[in-house]
Amino acid sequence: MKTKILVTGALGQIGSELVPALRARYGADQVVASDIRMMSREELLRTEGPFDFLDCTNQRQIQDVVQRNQICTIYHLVALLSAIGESKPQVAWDVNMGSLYRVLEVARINNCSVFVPSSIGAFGPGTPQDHTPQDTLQRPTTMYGVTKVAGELLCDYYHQRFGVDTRGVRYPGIISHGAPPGGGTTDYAVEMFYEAIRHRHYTCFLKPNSRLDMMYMPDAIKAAIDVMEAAPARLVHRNAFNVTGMNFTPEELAAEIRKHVPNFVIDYKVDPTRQAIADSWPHSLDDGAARQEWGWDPHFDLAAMVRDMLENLERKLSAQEVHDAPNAR
Ligand code: AKB
Repeated sequence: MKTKILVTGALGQIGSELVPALRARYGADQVVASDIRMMSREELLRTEGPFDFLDCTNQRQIQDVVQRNQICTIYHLVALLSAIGESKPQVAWDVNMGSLYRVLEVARINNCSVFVPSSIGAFGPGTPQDHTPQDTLQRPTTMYGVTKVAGELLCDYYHQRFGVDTRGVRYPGIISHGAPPGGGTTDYAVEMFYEAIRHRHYTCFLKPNSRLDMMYMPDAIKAAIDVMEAAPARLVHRNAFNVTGMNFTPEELAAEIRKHVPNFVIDYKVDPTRQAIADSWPHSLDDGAARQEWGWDPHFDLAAMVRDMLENLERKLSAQEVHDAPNAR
């Protein structure tokens, strides 16, 4: 992959883990993190490389950061997720499409490669739900999904029309113990871990049998790096490769957590908006194209993910308790 690298939305769920992974691989000074939010004191203490404030709906700001840092590759992670997108559809369009268009323009002018995450949200109720093919019907019914399909097409267009090296994957729900997700439909899976450890009880906003594709963060990071490092000659597709690590329902996840937290209890209070979104998404993706074209091979299944999540989250939450205790220094 061409360095230097710019990561937009770097303080979000994926960005906060992708930046350290890229820095470990290519060198701390080769990766510029950026976000529209300034870093907290803790984040500042943890960070090891350059950080820039960046509003990705402002093309001049993107151009300035890219030129000043001589950026060659952009990981563009800025996006409003599905549930928040339904509560603010106009903002979701402006942020998701406005930022992507401007990033692609800057990439075209400065000859940068671009990684753009799409999502299972790019599918809709008419899409085959089981073993969802790589190339299939995409008529999503959410604003998030509309921006994801439009984004996939725009990335294809910039590659075909201007030769910009655009690449991407369709992420399923991502589970992680670092920065929490916000505004998504699959967020229930992350919330369940926090509540299982803190209260031994979780009230889920999706029905017990809502099956969705999911992935553990280390695999999500691996996908983002591997697709950008793939030999271009092997790529038949470019943007929006189906990738998945596992699929499960809320009751299956609860049962797996209960193997480690035996008194964990789950109940359900369904949120109709998020349930409708989940019902319109695939149950399981066919990720054969990613496997064939760039060797996609996830490491974590449900059992391995739950074990690792609980271990890491317990450690994180007990460190926070010590830090927050009245006499902690
Ligand atoms: C969401 O739930 O909106 C996201 C996604 C699957 O894209 N996690």
